Amino acid sequence: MSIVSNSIINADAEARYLSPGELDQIKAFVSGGQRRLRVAQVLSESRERIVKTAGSALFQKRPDVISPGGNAYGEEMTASCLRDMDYYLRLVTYGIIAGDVTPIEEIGIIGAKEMYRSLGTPLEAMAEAVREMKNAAMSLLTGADAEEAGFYFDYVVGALS
Ligand SMILES: CCC1=C(C)/C(=C/C2=NC(=C\c3[nH]c(/C=C4\NC(=O)[C@H](C)[C@H]4CC)c(C)c3CCC(=O)O)/C(CCC(=O)O)=C2C)NC1=O
Repeated sequence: MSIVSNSIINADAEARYLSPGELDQIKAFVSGGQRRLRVAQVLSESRERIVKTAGSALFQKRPDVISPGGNAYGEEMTASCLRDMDYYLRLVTYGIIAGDVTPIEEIGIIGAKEMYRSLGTPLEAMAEAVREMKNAAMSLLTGADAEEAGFYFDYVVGALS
C-alpha cells in the first residue's frame, strides 16, 4: 500500500532488517511528505471547483454524453457522472498521500473498464473527464507540486484508456 508497509512486509518475509536501499526509498518518501500532504490538501479543498470546471469542459468537448441517448443525459445521470469525477479526484489524493498508485488501482481501476462498458459509459469520455480535472488542478499548483499531482491524474487517464 505504501512504501513503508511494503518494505516491512518484504523484509519480515525474509526475517531481516530493512536494507540500505529500502531505507533510502523510505527516506525519500518521508522527506517528500510535507509536499505531498500540501498537494492533497489543495486538491481536497478545491474539489468542487475542480469537478465543476472539468465537467463544463468535458460537456463542451463531448456534448453527446449529455444529449438525448447519451450516457450522462438527464439531471440524475449527469449527477452520477460528476460524482464519478469526484470519486477519481478523491482517489488521486489517496495516491498522492500514499506516494503510490496502489490505492487508486485497488479502489477505482480494477474492474472499472468492464463496469463502464456494461453501463454503456464511453471510456474515452471518462478518461477525458480525468484529463480535464488534471487541467483544472494544474491551474492551482506549480512546479514539483504540479508534477506530483500530474503523475496520478495521468495514471488514471492511462488506466481508463
Ligand atoms: C470509488 C470507486 C467507484 C467508482 C469509480 C464507481 C463508478 C460507478 N459509476 C456508475 C454509474 C455512472 N457513471 C456515469 C459517468 C459518466 N457517464 C458519461 O457519459 C461520462 C463520460 C461519465 C462522467 C464523466 C454515469 C452517467 C453513471 C450512471 C449510469 C446509469 O445509471 O446508467 C456506477 C453504477 C452504480 C451507480 O450509479 O452508482 C458505478 C459503480 N463507483 C465506485 O464506488
